[in-house]
Amino acid sequence: MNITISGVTVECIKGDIASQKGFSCVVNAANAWLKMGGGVAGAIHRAAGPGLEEECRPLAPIKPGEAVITSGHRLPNRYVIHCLGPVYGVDKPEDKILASCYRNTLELADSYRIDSIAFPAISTGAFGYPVEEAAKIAFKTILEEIPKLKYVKKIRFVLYSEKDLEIHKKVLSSLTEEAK
Ligand code: AR6
Repeated sequence: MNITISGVTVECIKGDIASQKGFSCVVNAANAWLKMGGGVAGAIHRAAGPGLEEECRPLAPIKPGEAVITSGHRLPNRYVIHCLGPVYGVDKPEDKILASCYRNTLELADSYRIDSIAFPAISTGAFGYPVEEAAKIAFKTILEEIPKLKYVKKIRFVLYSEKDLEIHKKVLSSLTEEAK
């Protein structure tokens, strides 16, 4: 699925965040210490190699909602933006924190003149955020940010399961219908 708003394409695909060729930047659903971890953080660090953890060390710890940027090392992407999502039911208010993840990441990407960025569904794995609730916040924030972006032209959501892909497609199309 693929929609274009103010010259920015937003798409949802099923795939692995660590193999997004042709994208300048991928987003890591990080832990506060910017270490390997499981899920997305595991896939990204494994593919990037040990140089990524080394570059991350002086940038840690980060707070929920915060985003920091590094190079992509052995990933097919020039940059990685590491963002710490809220733990559902623990880091409050979780909706505001999750929105700031997407806002801060897009603002940071634009300040680096990044043209294309791929996101995982931040907080919806180990951090327990219900997928549909998280998708609504993610896309609502992205749609609010798009008019402010100068350089980012392609935004991709990379979902790990068919079910998560379907939920994201449904949420994105209902929000863009509402905006018409
Ligand atoms: N590509 C795309 N999506 C993936 C991949 C992948 N390779 N692997 C998992 N997902 P999570 P969080 C999906 O747990 O909830 C880590 O251990 C997954 O199905 O990676 O923000 C860190 O170290 C889920 O929908 O991130 C942190 O401690 C979504 O990506 C903590 O988990 C996010 O799952 C962060 O938890």
